[in-house]
Amino acid sequence: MFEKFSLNKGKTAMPKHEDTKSISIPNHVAIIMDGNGRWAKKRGLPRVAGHREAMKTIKRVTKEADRLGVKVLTLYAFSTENWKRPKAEVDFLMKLPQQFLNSYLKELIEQNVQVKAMGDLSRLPTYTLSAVNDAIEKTKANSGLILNFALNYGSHAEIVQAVKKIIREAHSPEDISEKMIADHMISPALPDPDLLIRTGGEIRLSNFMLWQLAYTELYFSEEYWPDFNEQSLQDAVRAFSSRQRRFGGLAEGSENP
Ligand code: V07
Repeated sequence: MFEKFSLNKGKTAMPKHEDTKSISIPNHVAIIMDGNGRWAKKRGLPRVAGHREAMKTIKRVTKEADRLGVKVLTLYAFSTENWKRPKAEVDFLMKLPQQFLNSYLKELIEQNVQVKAMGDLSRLPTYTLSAVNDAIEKTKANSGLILNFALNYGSHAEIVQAVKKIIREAHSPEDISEKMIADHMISPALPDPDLLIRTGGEIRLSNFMLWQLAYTELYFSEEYWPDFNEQSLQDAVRAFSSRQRRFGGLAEGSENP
């Protein structure tokens, strides 16, 4: 980790159900799941093996996020820039939603998870889109954790789309407000992320939810996404919580945005 703010530094780890008792839990966690290719390379495996392993991590982290009380988990699965990768890799990636859902949809339904997707879904292959739509449809009545996949998502594209929509509705310049822009984004119904996690050691946002991350706590982990586990998520949530305690409300620092 680049940053580690453990609340029980120097003490022994607390038991599992005690460990997160008195910390504040982010409602919406967004994750840039980076490092899958490097995870594979380190093991002498093809990049796609890293992507496959990444899906197991999604399953683990979804379960742990739910257990901690997170309400929305947004995962950056495919960016608008990812089309530039070699065709074979793109083809492989486009099969992952279907594979993921074949393996896990049943369990997600049992866990009361609601699947959602955001991005320009119209450019996805039919088989990808129908797998995703099927999962959205089959989980839409669920009331538990929202598992929101960013698929063919890019923040600049999202803003362009919002501006087009606003102009199509022929608003006059005086009518434009922050709320109007927010309302024309792809997922206006979701609250903004409270915590953004990026794994894999890079420290940038890579065109992910730029508008929505304006006030979000950012957390960067050196771990490759396939290595990220329950403990890693807890570490991130703990870091979030300790920052809330130090800077929340009227505590020091809060007046200097
Ligand atoms: C993808 C695995 C995670 C790491 C990042 C890139 C590779 C899960 C999905 C998915 C998407 C929609 C959905 C269900 C599952 C996925 C893509 C890539 C394109 F409804 N993982 N994953 N989609 N990777």
